[in-house]
Amino acid sequence: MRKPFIAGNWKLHNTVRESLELIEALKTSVKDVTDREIVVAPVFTALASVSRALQGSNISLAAQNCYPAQTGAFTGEVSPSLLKDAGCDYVIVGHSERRQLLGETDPFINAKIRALAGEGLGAIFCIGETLDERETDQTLDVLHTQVTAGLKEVPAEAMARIVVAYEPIWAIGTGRTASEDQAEDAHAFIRGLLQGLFGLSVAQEVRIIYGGSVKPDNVDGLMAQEDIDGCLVGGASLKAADFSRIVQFA
Ligand code: G2H
Repeated sequence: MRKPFIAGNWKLHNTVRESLELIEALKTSVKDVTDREIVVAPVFTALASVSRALQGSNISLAAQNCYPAQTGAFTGEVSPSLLKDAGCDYVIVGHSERRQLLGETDPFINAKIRALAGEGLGAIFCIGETLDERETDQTLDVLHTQVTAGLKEVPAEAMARIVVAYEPIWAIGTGRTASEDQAEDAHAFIRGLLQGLFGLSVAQEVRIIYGGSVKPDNVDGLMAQEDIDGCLVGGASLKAADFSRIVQFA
């Protein structure tokens, strides 16, 4: 049984004060939830404060990015070990916004995942196709490339801490969600790829979550699919009421 994994990606939103207000509201509304893993990913500048606010709660902390080196002359970058020191359990890696806006490549993303694995940190590893790639029937090829390149030489033991997030780019922040069937087909395909890389038992244990305009009114149908083990939530994670409803999907 895979424990559902629901993560809020706050992206570039919320001051420290706003982050703490959101966390306090969230802590109250999800305090009785024990059968699912709940994660929030604030901006870097709010991580330490949010980490303190989360002490003793059932919510874990993620960062939105890292650099694949633990220390050195890398101006402006933050390492997995420093994120661990700040209280993070996970780091989001390979989000399409970084792939598209900052030119992040599969090998660079792979280096980050291996650096996180080396530090014992979890990764929320994002993959997904563009609208053009879907319309020209390249979705499965794109997912194959992203999964095999992103997880290259990642030890099988590290997969227990890696969550794969399928985020079709055409569904991100657009209000257009993949249908339940479209999402399930992609998730089942990704699980098959994981089986080819790491074997059946690892593939059955890895959480594969869906991202792209997840809202309180579409989460139940998505979560009812066999291979959808959770959600990566952007816009709707910024309101405590919406995110807590998503966490408590039926
Ligand atoms: C996809 C998602 C969270 P949104 O980026 O990663 O954002 O829910 O706003 O589409």
